[in-house]
Amino acid sequence: MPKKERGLVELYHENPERADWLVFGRKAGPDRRGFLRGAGLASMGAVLGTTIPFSANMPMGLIPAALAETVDEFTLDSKHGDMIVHNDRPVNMETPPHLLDDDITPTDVHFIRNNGTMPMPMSKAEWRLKIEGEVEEELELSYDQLMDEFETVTLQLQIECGGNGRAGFNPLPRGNPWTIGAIGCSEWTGVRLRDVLRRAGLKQSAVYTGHFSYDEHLSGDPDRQAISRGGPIDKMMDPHTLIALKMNGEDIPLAHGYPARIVAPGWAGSVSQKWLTRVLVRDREHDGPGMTGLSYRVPRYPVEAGAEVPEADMMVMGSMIVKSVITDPVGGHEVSAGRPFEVRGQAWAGDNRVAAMETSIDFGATWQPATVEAPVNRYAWQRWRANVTLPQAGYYEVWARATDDFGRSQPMVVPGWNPRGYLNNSCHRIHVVAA
Ligand SMILES: Nc1nc2c(c(=O)[nH]1)N[C@H]1C(S)=C(S)[C@@H](COP(=O)(O)O)O[C@H]1N2
Ligand SMILES: [Mo]
Repeated sequence: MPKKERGLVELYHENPERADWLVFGRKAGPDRRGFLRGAGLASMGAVLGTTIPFSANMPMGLIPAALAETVDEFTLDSKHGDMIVHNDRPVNMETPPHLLDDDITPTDVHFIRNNGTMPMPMSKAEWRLKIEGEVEEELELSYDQLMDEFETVTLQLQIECGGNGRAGFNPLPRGNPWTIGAIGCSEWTGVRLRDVLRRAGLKQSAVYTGHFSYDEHLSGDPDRQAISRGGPIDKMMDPHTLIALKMNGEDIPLAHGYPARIVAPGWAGSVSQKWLTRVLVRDREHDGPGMTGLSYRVPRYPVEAGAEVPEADMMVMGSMIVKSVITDPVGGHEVSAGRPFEVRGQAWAGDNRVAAMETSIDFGATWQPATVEAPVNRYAWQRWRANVTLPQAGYYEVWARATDDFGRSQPMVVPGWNPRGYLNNSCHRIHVVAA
């Protein structure tokens, strides 16, 4: 076996104190802040090609963004060439931050998360949607019936994979190592799931949905489903939860669920079943693949990193949590010292709203308010902008922090570890060099 060199990123994961010592020559312990050996700082500067004016503020274990930003990339047809591919069987690709700059995410840069094999497309003419279970009358609807017999709505809706940010957890849970780009906010046209469920008539016993689709299990076994999730009836009756029939004004591409999918914005993307064929209304929490065990579940209480959590202590995830991304400039950008430049991005908060945005250029010692726009509609992400000035030449990081309307902010450190690595909403940061 070829011997793999241990990179700085890995060393930081394994032993942050030792990595800090090697890189910065920083003393471990409570008095470490500001104790930088000249030689360590100089060698760090040599790697980055400049000095670090706020180096005294750098938290222990922080991998400079300039070194953390290395990813393998290759391309796939019909998607933008800069998409980051984690897997091609099943297909999983995420969007790099600079491609998340649009208010409406173009189809060719929306992330893809597949659990199974993409199916051969069913034609719109043969496709049917069944509504079954705890309803007064079971329904079977064609694409045209959905379009013609129900009110169609067009909304900008964010879909974020529950595991977005997983790469930040240590130890790294199994699953795609998403960084920050398993998020998108496209324009979806469709009918409200609520209207269809009302037509069927919900029984008193209806508490949850279970979603079924025609993609294939990776094993090829036709009796197994790739994934079958659902949500509590309140969420599914929300007027923003759609049976989507179009994405950005066109037929939904195969990769995103042709011809119809659920879009349940603000919740783990897995609730938004693609290639939808059946909604089963349940009298209990749905128990399809992706609902049980550790999948899309988090511990009811904080656990130690790497802990084994008994299944009984895990609960199904609800809303995603407040988060933001810096979409411009891209990491490595060069600016003139003393001259303001714009930093901007998008922010979102699951079922909630982003109330405030701030940026920091000194590793979180101080924060400056940014502007944040109202969402176009509920569940659309929100554009934010800041004017930033770097005081002198050197290496900086711009950190961005969103706060929701309940006053909850993004943490600077990676939040609560959980067995499958969900809900990492730590601050996004980029490095900028001032000359
Ligand atoms: N049928 C089906 N629906 C699915 C999936 C899947 O594998 N099969 N993946 C889910 C997950 S985990 C996510 S995050 C979203 C991603 O939607 P996208 O690929 O359009 O971005 O689809 C969800 N719907
Ligand atoms: Mo997901």
